[in-house]
Amino acid sequence: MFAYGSRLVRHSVDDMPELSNSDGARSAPVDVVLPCLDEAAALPGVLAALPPGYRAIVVDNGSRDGSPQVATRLGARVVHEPRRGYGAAVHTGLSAATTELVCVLDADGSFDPRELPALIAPVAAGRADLAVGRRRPVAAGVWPWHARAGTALVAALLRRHGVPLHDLSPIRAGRREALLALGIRDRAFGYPLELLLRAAASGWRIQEIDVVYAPRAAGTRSKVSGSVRGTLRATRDFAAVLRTVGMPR
Ligand SMILES: Nc1nc2c(ncn2[C@@H]2O[C@H](COP(=O)(O)OP(=O)(O)OP(=O)(O)O)[C@@H](O)[C@H]2O)c(=O)[nH]1
Ligand SMILES: [Mg+2]
Repeated sequence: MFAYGSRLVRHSVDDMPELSNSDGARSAPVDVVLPCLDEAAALPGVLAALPPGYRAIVVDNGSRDGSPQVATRLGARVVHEPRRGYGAAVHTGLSAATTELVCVLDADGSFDPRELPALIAPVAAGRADLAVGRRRPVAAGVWPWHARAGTALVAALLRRHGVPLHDLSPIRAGRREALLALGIRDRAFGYPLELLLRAAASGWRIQEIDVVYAPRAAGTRSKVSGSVRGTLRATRDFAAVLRTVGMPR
């Protein structure tokens, strides 16, 4: 779980949206899509850390640990996506969102929602079409070597094709309608890569911002990067996206 007050990267006041009120809240709300599969133990911390004006949409993906009940009790909007898969959950969340600007982040407590305004800022100011996080692990073991190596490899490929990124948009902010209009088809773990490929092909200005990457919340279970099997599944999804969408020229 992200530690309160332990940010590695500090963002200057200039990075904050011009649209902020004196209390730091954006005047226009931002819907925050939280794909969620069995994250009941993480949700209280994640939801409590949302800045003012940032409204949670918890997309329950068939949890069996009471995640939707926890989210509802804490005042979050809950939508259900019975079809398993990270991409399916994110797509359903974006479709359910109503705000012009939106964020997407994991519901497992590995990201700090208080960093969302720094991602929204360049999009709100018109300096970027998409703002994405670059994970900076806070401790050894947070990001297993096999998952990290796979990400580094694909990111290096992206850079060779002119997309200047070091991570695969694990947390992001953008314009809702534009994101949906990209027509992303992957509904599993290829979704973030397909998003980047389509955004780059459409000439989007993508800004990458350092974000803290903390251990997932205690009491939740790793589903992807925590096992070699999970990484292999993600690799299979990446490969399928590369085959069907291809690298930008
Ligand atoms: N694995 C998985 N995650 C889902 C699914 N639907 C929603 N999610 C959520 O998507 C987010 C990312 O999944 P994680 O399992 O945290 O994936 P990861 O961060 O790459 O890897 P670990 O945290 O190490 O498991 C979490 O908030 C999950 O709860 C699904 O079908 N499978
Ligand atoms: Mg995670």
